[in-house]
Amino acid sequence: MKVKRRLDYTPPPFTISSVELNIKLHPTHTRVESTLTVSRQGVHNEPLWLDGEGLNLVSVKVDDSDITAQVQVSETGMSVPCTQDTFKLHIVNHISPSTNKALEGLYQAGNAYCTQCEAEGFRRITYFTDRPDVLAVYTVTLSAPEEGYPFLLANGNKVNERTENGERIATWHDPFPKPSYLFAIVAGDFDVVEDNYVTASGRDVKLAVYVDKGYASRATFALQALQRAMRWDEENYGREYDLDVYMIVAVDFFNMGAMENKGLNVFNSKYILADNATATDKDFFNVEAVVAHEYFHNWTGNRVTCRDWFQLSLKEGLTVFRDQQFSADMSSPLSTRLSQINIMREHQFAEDASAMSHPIRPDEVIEMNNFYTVTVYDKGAEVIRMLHAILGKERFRQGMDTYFERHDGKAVTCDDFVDAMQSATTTDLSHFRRWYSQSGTPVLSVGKVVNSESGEVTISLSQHTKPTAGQPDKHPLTLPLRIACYTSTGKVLALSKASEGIKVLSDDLIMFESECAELTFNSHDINPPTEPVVFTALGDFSAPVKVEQSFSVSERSIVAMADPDPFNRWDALQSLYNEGVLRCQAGESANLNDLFSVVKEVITLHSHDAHLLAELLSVPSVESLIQQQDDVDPIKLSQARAEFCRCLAISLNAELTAMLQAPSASTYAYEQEQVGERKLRHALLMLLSYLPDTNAFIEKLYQVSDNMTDTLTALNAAQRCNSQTFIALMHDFEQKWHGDSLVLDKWFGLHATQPSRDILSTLTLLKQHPKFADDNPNRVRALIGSFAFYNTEGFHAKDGSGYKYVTDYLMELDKVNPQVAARIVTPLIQWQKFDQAHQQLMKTQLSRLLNEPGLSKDLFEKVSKSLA
Ligand code: DPP
Ligand code: ZN
Repeated sequence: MKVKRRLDYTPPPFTISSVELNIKLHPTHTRVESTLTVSRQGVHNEPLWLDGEGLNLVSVKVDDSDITAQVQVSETGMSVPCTQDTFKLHIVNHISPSTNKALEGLYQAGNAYCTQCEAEGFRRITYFTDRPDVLAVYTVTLSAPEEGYPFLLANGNKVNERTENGERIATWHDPFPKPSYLFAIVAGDFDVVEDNYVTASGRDVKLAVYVDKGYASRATFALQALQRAMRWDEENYGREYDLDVYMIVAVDFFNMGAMENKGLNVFNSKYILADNATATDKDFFNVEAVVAHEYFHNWTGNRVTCRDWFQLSLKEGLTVFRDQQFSADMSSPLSTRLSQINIMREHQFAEDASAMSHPIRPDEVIEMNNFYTVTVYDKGAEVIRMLHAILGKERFRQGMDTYFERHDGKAVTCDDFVDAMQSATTTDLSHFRRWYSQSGTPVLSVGKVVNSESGEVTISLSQHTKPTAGQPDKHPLTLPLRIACYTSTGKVLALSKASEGIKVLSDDLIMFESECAELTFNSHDINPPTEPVVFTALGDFSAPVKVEQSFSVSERSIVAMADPDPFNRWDALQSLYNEGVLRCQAGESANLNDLFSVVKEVITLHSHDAHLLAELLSVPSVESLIQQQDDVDPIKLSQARAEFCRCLAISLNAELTAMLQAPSASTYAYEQEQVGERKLRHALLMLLSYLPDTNAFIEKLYQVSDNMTDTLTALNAAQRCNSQTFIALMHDFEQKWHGDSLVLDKWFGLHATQPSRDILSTLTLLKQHPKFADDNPNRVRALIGSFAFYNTEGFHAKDGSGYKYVTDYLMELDKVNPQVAARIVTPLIQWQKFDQAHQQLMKTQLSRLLNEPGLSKDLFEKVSKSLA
């Protein structure tokens, strides 16, 4: 299949400055009439190439002459002979939205029509130069039967709306030139929640959220989140909204989370609908974050867009960073940061360790949809965060201002972004740019602290990145390190010297740019000079690396108690837990007391802070433990983790039980104090559920809970604690929520992750459930996705049955929705971390997939790479 390469970029031979679309909606015969203003770029005789897939061409005219007979049409587009330098091209084609189950282009979601054009969906609506560096002004007229389609929406501002002979007709104009991937239309009948927003400069913007009938009350939180995001972007980046109206439509059928189409976002309903009864605290958090993310794209993505898809991180890494900053401001900064770090460690490090490893700016792509990854998004955001650390808040803002000034209305590259940042600082960023081209997770090794008699403490640093797919030779990267060197009593040592390879930016921030280097701290003031000294290098997870540092248990205890950085304190316990799991794996579960006494001491110290306690008591997930080892037997690892948790719960039973409280009497609200309380209850029960006695509390919690967070905590705990209770509560839950798809997804997910011997029969049964549907990505992800990603014992079953089950399913799903199939194959292609026996079983299934006739580009790319 055809590979596209970043370095092959050439500017478009023609541009299109304006697009007039006339779309007459029909389930199987939607008629699309398109009039394009086309201009040749430079001097050449090439024909005009337009992308187009799955279209029925009716006619083509250049200016007024019919050239339908002269165009060459293929499966991927059409070649139009043309001699003029500027001309109008008039195209008519038909499409069938009701049979479009891949959910790219125009499709039906329930009774409504909607579109998804990123990355290359516009070519499934009409013929076009479907690439992000062709920016045009769109005018769109939609028509559909008045009955059933009172709302006809498109990008920009509405200029006309009327009814003629039972047809509703609306025309929209978007004055901002945009790439085709930001095009959107929606038609249907909805409930609308409206409000307005007055921008900093006094412009009044109409805001509207469109949801399925009957769901209006679940949309107000999203609308308020939008208002908060609009204010935040003005205050923090000086960015105002630019159109007269901002619309969000929530649909039940959606491949991604949401889409930032200009002025008309289309969302997966999962990231809009939230109320006190049906949404968890995490759901509220996610709704606010995704609403903000899509809003922030209006500047970082829409006003300044990507030159080509290899530059995707230009808008995604940057916008994720911005939404992370926003979320930290709106909720607990520490929990927000830790959840991002967990994503890196569980999923991004896993991607780096697999054959799909790629730099944040990939070099080669077969199917662009495969590159909406944790690497491009989350590691991309970490790269921006490093720039933020290196420049500091003010200069970073200056760099952003320059970026917008230079590139507003243009399609640009990651290099252009770094150039703008460079203009705001005297620190040389040329070496930093390697983060955009080098893939893989660097390992930072921190040598032992050497406390010399001359009153100095010396620390050696080195970095190394293992070869990854297609990149055998690795080079040192620029690692901004937030460092601290201190004694057990918290006395801080001053940095006195840094060797070559290190730039000192401030007392606690250095840039480490070479293979190895040394730091020296002054220890004159320490008394006695033998007082233990510890050094930490990665405050706030200041670079997306793994750290190798041999700490004794007592040194970790010092870090956990005294480090100036909360991430380091949390991480010290994480590594103690990791060590505890390793000991259990080696059959040493009787030998954990030294670890437990540190945990006790640390939680006693922080007993007043529920958010922090909840984080401190969270044992690393199996997924993140896998990334700490090689040659993993996933079943053994999962059992060792369970054994460790059980021992921890026994040892700390008194402390944990004392902290465990039933929900307080106040009614549910998504506000941080309550969130902390529920989060702590969850963390405590995740440990105490290993003890059978906890069952009574779990049942009680389920009964008294007035909110989805506590209810799910009870179900999660029951899943581990007592299978009878679990079955009974799950039954009750289904009775209560069977009419509510989004809530039922949680139920599907809980079933799919249960550690049960006959899990595959359970999955088969659930696939027959009236609410399950293969063509609905949310259902598929909830059931099959949860199983593949999070049911370690079932998915990795020793006989390979879990792998086979998922593979069989993917073969079918690939025919319906290749994009979702390619997401769910992810855990299967990450076989590199496992022992030989598991690797073999995984590869056997991957070979079956690869031999499947008619495999999609999406699956082909991932599976063939993983078997190469
Ligand atoms: N809608 C996806 C996102 O916002 C792709 N742009 O990340
Ligand atoms: Zn995005």
